[in-house]
Amino acid sequence: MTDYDPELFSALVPMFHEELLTALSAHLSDYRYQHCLRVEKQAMRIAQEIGADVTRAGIAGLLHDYAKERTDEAFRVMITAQHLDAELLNYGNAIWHGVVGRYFVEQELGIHDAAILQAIGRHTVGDPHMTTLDKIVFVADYVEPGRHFPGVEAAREALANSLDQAVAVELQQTISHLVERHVKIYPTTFATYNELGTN
Ligand code: DGI
Ligand code: FE
Ligand code: FE
Repeated sequence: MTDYDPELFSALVPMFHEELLTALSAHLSDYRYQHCLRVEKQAMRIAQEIGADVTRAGIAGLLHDYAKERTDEAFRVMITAQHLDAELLNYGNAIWHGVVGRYFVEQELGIHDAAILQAIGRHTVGDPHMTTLDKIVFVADYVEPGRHFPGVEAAREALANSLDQAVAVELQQTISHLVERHVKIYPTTFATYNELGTN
């Protein structure tokens, strides 16, 4: 069983783990809260296996969807208040909950660690220059044991080979899925695919 480094945890998070769970569950439906708990565990397991920072992986995994159930209006207000790229206003919750959601985590939970906030910000659209922590959260969200979509096994098999291979499979499958649904694709998603999802 992989576990948090208690000293590092308390340096990064201004409350106990149990209080963090309470704060998270206050903003999420039970089904999404349970998903967050599974992503926390999955991210810690991946980090442990590759010798990465288990504590940051767990915190970022746990909180990655913290803002997912906020209103569109709350996101628009945050985009304006943080002077984020106005282009973001052309997208919706699917993009906002990570890219903009990181500011809710910082302001409401008092977590200021740049690496954790970045991993939360990149968990949906990735980034051409994702760090190992970014990749761990990106992949953990996709392969956690509650996921059952077609292609999840291919991603899990890729992860058994390497984290980078799992990132590539996830990007390939996500882009295909979005194109099939004829939805607008955020430019960073394409840029990430071009850098990390192609041969
Ligand atoms: O929040 P989760 O459901 O746990 O997972 P997620 O944050 O990875 O993805 C949320 C949704 O966003 C999922 O249906 C895939 C979709 N998505 C990923 N990239 C893009 C996107 N949707 C649009 N419209 N554009 C994108 O570039
Ligand atoms: Fe998400
Ligand atoms: Fe998620």
